[in-house]
Amino acid sequence: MSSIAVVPGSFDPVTLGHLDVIRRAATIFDELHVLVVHNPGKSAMLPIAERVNLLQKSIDEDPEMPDNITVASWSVGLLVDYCTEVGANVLVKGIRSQIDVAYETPMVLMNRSLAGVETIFLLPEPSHSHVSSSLVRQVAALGGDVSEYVPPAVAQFLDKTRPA
Ligand code: COD
Repeated sequence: MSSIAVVPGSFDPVTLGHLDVIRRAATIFDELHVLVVHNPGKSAMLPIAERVNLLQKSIDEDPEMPDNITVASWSVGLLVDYCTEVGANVLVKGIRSQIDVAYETPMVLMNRSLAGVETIFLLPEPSHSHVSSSLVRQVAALGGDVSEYVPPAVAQFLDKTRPA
């Protein structure tokens, strides 16, 4: 039986921290689904279709990325419903600090209770641990250079859409 896992996130936009976690997860599981999910607790910068597009492009352009990755989005129900639909029984979350652990822990227990889906935590390279989509959005909006924190496709997109 093949092992199938899901890496969910807002990916608004995808950062090098996200890609680090995705690359590590893809080497552990036979099949990896990277899933863009709307987080009602956050106000979004990019439409979901653009986030999917930038994720797919960033994965395709990364020479170290394994080729067992599917990018998709999910907006019609629980995250665990998507897991059931694709036969995944593991979620993978990236952890930067104790704050992430505290935020994720109730969801880990709820997803296990709802559908028996387990969650594993992966730590990124320390050089990515201060990177978040929200800080990238803020730095970009204030005219800063974000190319150190995001894949080239995202840096180009943010540059192109920057107000003159
Ligand atoms: N390094 C490593 N990991 C990182 C980094 C980084 N630099 N940046 C972010 N991450 C991790 C985050 O900790 C998270 O695990 C993941 O990457 C995604 O991060 P974001 O910011 O893109 O996405 P979030 O935090 O807004 O998460 C959105 C989810 C949809 C994943 C979340 O809201 C969720 O799991 N929702 C479940 C919906 C549901 O079914 N609820 C009911 C039962 S719980």
